[in-house]
Amino acid sequence: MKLSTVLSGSVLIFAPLTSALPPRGLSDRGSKRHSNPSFRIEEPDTASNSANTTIQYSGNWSGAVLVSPPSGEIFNSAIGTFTVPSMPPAGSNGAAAAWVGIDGDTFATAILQAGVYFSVSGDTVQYGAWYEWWPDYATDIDTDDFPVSAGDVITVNIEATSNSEGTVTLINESAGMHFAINLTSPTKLSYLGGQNAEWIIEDYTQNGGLVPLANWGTVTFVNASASTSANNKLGLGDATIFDIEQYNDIMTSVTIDSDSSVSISYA
Ligand SMILES: *[C@@H]1O[C@H](CO)[C@@H](O)[C@H](O)[C@H]1NC(C)=O
Ligand SMILES: *[C@@H]1O[C@H](CO)[C@@H](O)[C@H](O)[C@H]1NC(C)=O
Ligand SMILES: *[C@@H]1O[C@H](CO)[C@@H](O)[C@H](O)[C@H]1NC(C)=O
Ligand SMILES: *[C@@H]1O[C@H](CO)[C@@H](O)[C@H](O)[C@H]1NC(C)=O
Ligand SMILES: CC(=O)N[C@H]1CO[C@H](CO)[C@@H](O)[C@@H]1O
Repeated sequence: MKLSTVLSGSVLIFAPLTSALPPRGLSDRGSKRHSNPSFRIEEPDTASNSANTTIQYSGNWSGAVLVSPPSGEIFNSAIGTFTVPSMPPAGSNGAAAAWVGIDGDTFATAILQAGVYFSVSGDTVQYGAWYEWWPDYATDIDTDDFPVSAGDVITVNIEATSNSEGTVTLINESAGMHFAINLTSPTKLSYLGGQNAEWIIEDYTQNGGLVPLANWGTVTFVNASASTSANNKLGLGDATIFDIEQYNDIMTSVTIDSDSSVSISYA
């Protein structure tokens, strides 16, 4: 069944909450999971941490964001490696997704991104790899092509070859398996600006609503960097930290460990 059919009722009912859902007509592949732009809330906070890192609160994103490339350049790739976390014991209920991407924060007409989601519902724990060119839905990668389980070390490489074309590659460092696909922007308006590069754990949307956030413990992106049109390779030194804040509760704790590493903890 087409997602647009399934959702047509709830889109009307929840219209104020689902403004970030893709326009009808975009694909409904995958399991109807959907990532969103950063949804910044409140002013960034530069005062309360000794490292002078800017902390930005967001409804959905936690992690590190390079908010702008050097003057006259654009980001054309972002890469990072993380270990898929073990999920909490069955019986809890929640989910989150770890991904690397380009755009979607200050530049929000598109996000080119890929990663892994993890979810727990009753006795079922699920992991899966996906890619997405927002505002399209996430597309699941067939588990036969790229199985995912806790403890896998996965590298995600996002490359934009133009503002409307890109390649996402996921590599299983444990097994040397890899998956790559070329993508094009799903609509004429969803072009990339190359203005943001990010390493994120997200509270994503499924069937039009935010999933309850799972306790993923800590996920650390290592070997994280972004490259620009002038072949500059940038680390996380100047990244802005994003923490998820919902109902005045700060749900994450993020530290930039080094120029190539960010740790994101469920708090
Ligand atoms: C933070 O910024 C202030 C003002 O620019 C500077 O004096 C201080 O040394 C910086 N602290 C660190 C830890 O970088
Ligand atoms: C990665 O490799 C490990 C070890 O061989 C394997 O168990 C796992 O299923 C692989 N995952 C992916 C995503 O290929
Ligand atoms: C992506 O496109 C390039 C250029 O056409 C091609 O060389 C490459 O094999 C394609 N990659 C995939 C994964 O299809
Ligand atoms: C990070 O990069 C270094 C140097 O290329 C490599 O030796 C190391 O295995 C990488 N770490 C992971 C977790 O992939
Ligand atoms: C809780 C929360 O802030 N959720 C936001 C997630 O992102 C979408 C799209 O940016 C917002 O519409 C939600 O309000």
